[in-house]
Amino acid sequence: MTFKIEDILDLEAYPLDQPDHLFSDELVSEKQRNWQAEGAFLLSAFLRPGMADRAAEELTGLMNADAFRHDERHNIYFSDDSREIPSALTSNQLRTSNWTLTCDQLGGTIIRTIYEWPPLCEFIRRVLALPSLHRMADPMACLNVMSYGDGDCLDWHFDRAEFAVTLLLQAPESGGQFEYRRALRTRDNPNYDGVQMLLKGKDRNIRTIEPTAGNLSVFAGYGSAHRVSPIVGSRPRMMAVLSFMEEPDFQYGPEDRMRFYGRSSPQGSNPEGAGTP
Ligand SMILES: O=C(O)CCC(=O)C(=O)O
Ligand SMILES: [Fe+2]
Repeated sequence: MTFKIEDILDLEAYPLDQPDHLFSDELVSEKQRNWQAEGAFLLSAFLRPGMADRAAEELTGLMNADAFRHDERHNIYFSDDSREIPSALTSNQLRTSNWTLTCDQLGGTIIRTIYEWPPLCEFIRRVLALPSLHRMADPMACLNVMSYGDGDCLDWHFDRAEFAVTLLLQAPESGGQFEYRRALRTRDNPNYDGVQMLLKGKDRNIRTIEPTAGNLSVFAGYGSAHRVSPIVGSRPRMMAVLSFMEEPDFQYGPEDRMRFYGRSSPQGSNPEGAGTP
């Protein structure tokens, strides 16, 4: 069954399709205040009731058939490049595991319909006051859905992109909270001492967001360290990560694709030199 965007999103509460609506300006200003104060903003109950369940249901079969098992020890930078980083921070002491689907595997799904709806990108651009914003050009990385089962987690890390947009489709029975430490580094100041304090458990400025299905959140993932606590129980935590970039043509390299997705090219394509069957 295909759903129209107005059946999926609560466009009465969030009239993203009507930028001239009086309420739209108010909504943008309110989210801008949250963004400035907290390095994050939230659209709670962005999906209409029942729609997160529908979206999760159609992903469950795909997860079982096609998802990549991402399970690795890593450092907070998800990087093996130790040229500039102090050695205490490059040792792979953190652990992440989940099942991952990429955009090329998500044709015809509710989550892909949401991601490709132009007013969402335009709304985020307005809140963040950016001159331009695009869906990420990478055909795999632009939209990911991660399923975290009992004991799975995503450990402390920084993102490569300036900010991340997430939409929770299914909450676990317990655990799976999103924790973040706002503004721990900038492009000019890596703040290695601060990062070490965080990893030693000595940072008191960590905020926690409880997982609620249907909520969309935007957070400053480059500067804010963040993690997802271990999931408890048999219902997986299912989270979509929607990537928007200021650069129109940003693509992951083959090493990152192998690391996060286990393939170096999209499903169904067979470019020369790529290792995908
Ligand atoms: O699952 C989440 O809440 C955050 C996801 C995340 O940080 C990431 O995929 O980089
Ligand atoms: Fe992240």
